[in-house]
Amino acid sequence: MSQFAPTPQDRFTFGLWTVGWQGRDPFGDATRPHMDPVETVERLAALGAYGVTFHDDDLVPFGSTATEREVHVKRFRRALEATGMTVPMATTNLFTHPVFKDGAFTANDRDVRRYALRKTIRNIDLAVELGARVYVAWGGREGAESGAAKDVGTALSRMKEAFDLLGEYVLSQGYDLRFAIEPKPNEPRGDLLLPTLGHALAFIEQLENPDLFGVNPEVGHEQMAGLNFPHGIAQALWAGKLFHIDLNGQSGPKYDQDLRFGAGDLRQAFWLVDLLETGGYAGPRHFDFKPPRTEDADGVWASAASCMRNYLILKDRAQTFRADPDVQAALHAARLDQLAVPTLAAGETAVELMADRRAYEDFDVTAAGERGMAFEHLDQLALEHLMGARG
Ligand code: 3MF
Ligand code: MG
Ligand code: MG
Repeated sequence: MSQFAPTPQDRFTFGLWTVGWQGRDPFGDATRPHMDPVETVERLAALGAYGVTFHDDDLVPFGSTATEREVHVKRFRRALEATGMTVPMATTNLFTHPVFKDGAFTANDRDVRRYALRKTIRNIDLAVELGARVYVAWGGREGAESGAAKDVGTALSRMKEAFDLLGEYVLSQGYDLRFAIEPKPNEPRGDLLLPTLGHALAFIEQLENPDLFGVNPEVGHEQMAGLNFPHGIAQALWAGKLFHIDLNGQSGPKYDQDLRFGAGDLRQAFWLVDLLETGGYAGPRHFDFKPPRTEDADGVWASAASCMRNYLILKDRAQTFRADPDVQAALHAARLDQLAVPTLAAGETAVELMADRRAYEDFDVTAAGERGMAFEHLDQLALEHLMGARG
């Protein structure tokens, strides 16, 4: 048991809105009472978590007065101090209030866009005060249900304007804070802007200060689009843009399920943990899931504990996979070591490549076409490690 017991060194974090989800969905009312953020901090600390994250409105209910806000923040800060819990990330709710029904930074209404920027900056100040180093931006309702309703190119210009302003604000304040954009293909809008990791990475390059911006990919969001999440994460790492991550579970392209981590596509979860543990990601392992509305309070905490436990079990499985001599031989047979060798020799030019007869005229294409790649054996070894049949 203690083998898979989380500690703060594992850097597991949870959004206040995750365990605090009351179970309200499009078809049914809440099944659980409101959860006090102070209780969330205490319970998660007791389970071995490292920190919590929040939307402005998770901590300070929308519409609170300045005095009420102070009281909420003070209680929260006291709970953090008492438990040693951290706040590595914060974000803005730009989707619940009706004012955001057509989005925030890309709402057609200019006054809504200006309000959204003010709401965001207000929470950035609080995030920094509480020690956050990453500010997540999920569009929420930036998108449309119908073609003429949104001029997408113009909306992207408004999105750029917003992020350029936020970047400039953070720099002018001297804050040590970077932004992580969270892509999602759909839900709650019919189609969302910046629907996938790839769209977000390309968008970032159009910003005035691209170094300030990275991504916060979510397992379920990419899988809702039928994409391979570990592949997307590998590209984000390759681009130096994996600033944060939302871990959860999803069973294929359907509504946003937000299952606990490990549920849903277990094989992708295995490769994801393998990658995060070996690929140079040093940030928090952040869970953005929803304990199903069938659960009572005990079920909520069981679900949260399972997210961390599943991560640690998968980490153990990935390590035994990598350490297995049979796997190392299978990786060699599958020629992963060859992939690591640059295609051209150091300094080799196109002219030299064209002059290399072994690369074309003398290359035995038939023999090369007949070579097996030995991937099935390698994948079976991975599956057996994952299923606990080896190691
Ligand atoms: C929606 C989400 C969001 C974002 C959050 C920013 C409510 O599918 O994933 O959670 O993660 O707004 O962190
Ligand atoms: Mg989500
Ligand atoms: Mg998320």
